[in-house]
Amino acid sequence: MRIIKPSDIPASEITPREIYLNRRQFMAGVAALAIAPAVSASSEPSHGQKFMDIKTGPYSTNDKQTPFDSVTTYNNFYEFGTGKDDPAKRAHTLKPRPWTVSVEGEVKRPKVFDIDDLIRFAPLEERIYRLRCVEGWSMVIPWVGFPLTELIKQVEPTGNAKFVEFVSLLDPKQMPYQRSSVLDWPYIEGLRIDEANNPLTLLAVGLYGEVLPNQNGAPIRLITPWKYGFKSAKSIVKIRFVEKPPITSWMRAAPNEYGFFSNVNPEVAHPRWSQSRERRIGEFFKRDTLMFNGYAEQVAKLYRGMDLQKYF
Ligand SMILES: Nc1nc2c(c(=O)[nH]1)N[C@H]1C(S)=C(S)[C@@H](COP(=O)(O)O)O[C@H]1N2
Ligand SMILES: [Mo]
Repeated sequence: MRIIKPSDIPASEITPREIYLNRRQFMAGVAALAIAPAVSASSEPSHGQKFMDIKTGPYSTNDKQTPFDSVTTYNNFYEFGTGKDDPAKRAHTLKPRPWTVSVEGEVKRPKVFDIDDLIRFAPLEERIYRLRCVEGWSMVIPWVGFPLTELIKQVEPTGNAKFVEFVSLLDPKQMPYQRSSVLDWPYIEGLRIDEANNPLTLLAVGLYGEVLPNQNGAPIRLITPWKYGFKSAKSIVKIRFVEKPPITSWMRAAPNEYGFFSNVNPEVAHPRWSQSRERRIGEFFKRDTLMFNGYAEQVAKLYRGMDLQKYF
């Protein structure tokens, strides 16, 4: 059981009334959180509520963490535009409460979870993972979440559940750039069932100890650190167990450029650029990209015997 720790400054003193009221509603539903005092009127990235009692999870990297300000202002979230600063500027229209996630398809116990039940679903862990975007930049982010496999266990997949599809929110009122056709909406991603069950795979609800900022995929998103960033779908409303590989949004957009697996692999170039090096955000010199983004020890076994040039 996590405990509410009163913050030093009442939220009512520092936030507009509307936000304060939303927070009160939020507090009513989530005993796990304390109000963070740091929403400022300036243009600095705002902070969210802090989680209490996060345990230290496994698999964290010792690489230097990318500053909070970069993690929350340099984003890909095409539902809000294609510019890196669009999500931070525009994602305030996303309403992460109330929110449900429907877990369905080839499972014995389908269930619609309220987000606040999901947050309490399993002990929350902090895991510091590398994230490598297909565009050639990377970050190191301390996520807060729990292993997807915990949720999978509870819904009991049938023998036909070979793949898992992740569906992001579809609502052009909240996500205005869904009125453009830059991608096929809603945003869809997929994993093979063994990838979904791998202990590295996380459902994240926060970062830097705080509730996920909207631009990072509030209120819940996938994290698959050995794959290119786009596999880690944001603002998920549906997790569907299926027999056939899902057709993901990026495969639909450009099947020759974005394969189903999209494992980080310095030896397989994107058709328009090399993937052998990357720029860590905040650093000047590029560094070598590692096989499976440095997570080979955990995931190489999933692909033994597969031709990774073909199954890219
Ligand atoms: N729904 C949705 N999820 C998404 C994206 C998106 O455009 N829409 N972009 C992806 C890409 S390309 C990357 S690199 C990561 C970026 O996550 P971050 O902004 O939290 O670093 O989110 C991924 N998840
Ligand atoms: Mo990306």
